Amino acid sequence: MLFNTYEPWKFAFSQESSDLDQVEEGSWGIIGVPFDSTTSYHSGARFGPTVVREASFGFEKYNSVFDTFIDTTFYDFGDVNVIPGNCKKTCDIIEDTVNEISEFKIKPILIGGEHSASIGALESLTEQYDDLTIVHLDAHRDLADDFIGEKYSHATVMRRAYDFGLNELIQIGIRSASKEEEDFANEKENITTFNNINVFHHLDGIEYYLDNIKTPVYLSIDMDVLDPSVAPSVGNPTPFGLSIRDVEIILKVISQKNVVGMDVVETATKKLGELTAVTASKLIYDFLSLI
Ligand SMILES: [Mn+2]
Repeated sequence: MLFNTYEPWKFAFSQESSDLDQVEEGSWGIIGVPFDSTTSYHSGARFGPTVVREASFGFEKYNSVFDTFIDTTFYDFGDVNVIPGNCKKTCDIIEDTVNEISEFKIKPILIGGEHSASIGALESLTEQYDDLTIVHLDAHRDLADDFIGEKYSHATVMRRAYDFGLNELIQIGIRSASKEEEDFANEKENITTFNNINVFHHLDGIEYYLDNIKTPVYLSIDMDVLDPSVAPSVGNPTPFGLSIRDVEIILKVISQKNVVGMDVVETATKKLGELTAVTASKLIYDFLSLI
């Protein structure tokens, strides 16, 4: 072999072939969603899938933090064909894509892209599992019924998911919400909130709560759950956020549950090697090392 090559358009350590006829049932599939058309502040999440994948080549096969190897079988199916400017149609395409890989018993890992990417995945998975629990790490509740008149938006993600029907929505790291969103969350018995202060002071209790989840889980990580000092390149940076340590501790607990899908969204940078992209990539790498 004359050349040492690597494929930065595929997540490091993913299987060489992603031919659906030959995939291993029960494994994982990465799907990029290069879409940011409803972004209201800092744009650029459309570049997230590229920069997050590229950053994955900085990690070792051996994960020394957890003394484990990234040896689970997973594929990188590339990016979905998004429709710039049309969030609903893009969500439908994502739903179809998740339906398709689900037929082969592949569980999705979405790389965003703005948070609306989760809507399509959750429409598919709430259809497949009638007792899905969503663990949602975010500075924001994303529970608005519409955002400036739009039902499909990065700001309405968890409201759409709630409407699809779910067992429980657990929101962690929350530190920004409208009064309407706050009231909606408080009046629903199956919405549980651990805000940023709860994480700072009672992380042990949150670990215990998460460890008691008995149903299938979808994990959604909006990178803005982290403090902007460690993850500045997101759509809506929100100060007084979580540390990477906080998120890693939560990730470790969730990885031992029956996770049926996950996403890491809102990485908005064009810059290779940028901190937010590297951290987003590390969270996916750690998750795949832990399961
Ligand atoms: Mn957010």
